[in-house]
Amino acid sequence: MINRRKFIEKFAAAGALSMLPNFIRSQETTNLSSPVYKNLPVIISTWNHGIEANEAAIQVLKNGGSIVDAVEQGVWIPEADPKNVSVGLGGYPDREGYVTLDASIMGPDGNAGSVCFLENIMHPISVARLVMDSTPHVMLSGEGALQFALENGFKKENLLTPSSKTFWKNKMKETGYDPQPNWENEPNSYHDTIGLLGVDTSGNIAGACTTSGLGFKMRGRVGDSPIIGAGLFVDNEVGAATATGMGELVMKTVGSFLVVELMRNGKTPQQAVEEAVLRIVKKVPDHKKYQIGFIAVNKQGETGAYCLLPGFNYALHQENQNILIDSKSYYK
Ligand code: SD4
Repeated sequence: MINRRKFIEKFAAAGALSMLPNFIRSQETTNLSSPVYKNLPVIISTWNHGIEANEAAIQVLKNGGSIVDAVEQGVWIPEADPKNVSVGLGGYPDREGYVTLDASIMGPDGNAGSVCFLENIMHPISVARLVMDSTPHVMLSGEGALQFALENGFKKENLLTPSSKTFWKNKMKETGYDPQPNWENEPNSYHDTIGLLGVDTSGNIAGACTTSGLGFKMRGRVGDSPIIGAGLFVDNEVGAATATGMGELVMKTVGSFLVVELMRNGKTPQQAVEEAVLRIVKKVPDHKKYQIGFIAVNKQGETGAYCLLPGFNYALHQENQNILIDSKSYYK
C-alpha cells in the first residue's frame, strides 16, 4: 500500500504538488516526517456570545479534555444564559409559545448526533452527544428525544423566561398573529445560534451547533442546525463548517457539507464559505430578505467567515487571543 509520504513524494516528482489540497501541501512540504500545526488549538464560533463559549472550550482543552468535550462544553455557556434569546434557556418560543430546541455535534471519528424539536431541556447539545455516543442513531426528535433525555438523567425545565414570554406576547399582538413569521425586515434579529468549531493541537476536529431556532417560527418547524451537513459538518481529514441565520436557505444548499467539500478540493476556508454564500445567492430566489453566515476551519487551523448581509460577527480564539471579528458580507 502506498503511504502518505510516498504519495506526496510521487506527486512532487510528477510536478503536481500544486494540485494537492492546501492543508496537505503545506504540512508535508514544511516537514515531510511530522506535520506542523502552528496555529493550533483554534476555536471559532458564531456571534458575540462566541467569546465566552470559546474561552470555556479552550479551558476544557487546557484541562486535558477532548476536542469533543471542548465543543460541547463551550456551547453550554449560551445554552444556560437566560439573556441569550436564541439558544436554550430564555430562547424565543415558537408562535404558540413553546421553546423548541435543535442541536448537533460531530467528532473527529466521523460520528454524529443530533436532536430536534426538543422541549424543556436546557442543554440539548449534551442530549445530541449522548445520541452520538450511546445509540446506533444520528437524530432523535420531539417526544422521543425528550423521553431519551429524561431516561438518561436530564432534568425537565421551563425554558420560557418571563421576558421572552412578554416579548413573544407583544410580538404576536403586533403582527396580528400572522402565521408567516416576519423576519424579512429584521434579518439579523431572532437568531443568534451558536455554532462552535475546534481543532486541537494534534489536528483533531469537532463541532457543535445549538439553537432555539428562529423566534416565532411555526410549531414543528426544524431548522438547519440539527441537520448534519446543513448546519454543521466535520471531516477530520479536511476541516469543519457551521451555519447561522435563516436555516431554510442553508438546508436547500446543504451549506456546511458544501463548505467542507470545497476545502477538500483545495479551497481555503475563506474561499469555501464565500462560495457557499454565492451558491445561496444563485439558487435561492428570495435570499435577499434573510441573513446567513458561515464559519469554517481547516485541519491546519486556517479559518474563514462570510455572510449574506452586513451584521454577522464571530469569535476566534487562536494563539492565546480571543477576539470578535466582523464578517465580510456578500451584500454591502
Ligand atoms: C435556524 N439557523 O433555526 C437557525 C437559526 C439561527 O442564528 O441560526 N440563528 O434556522
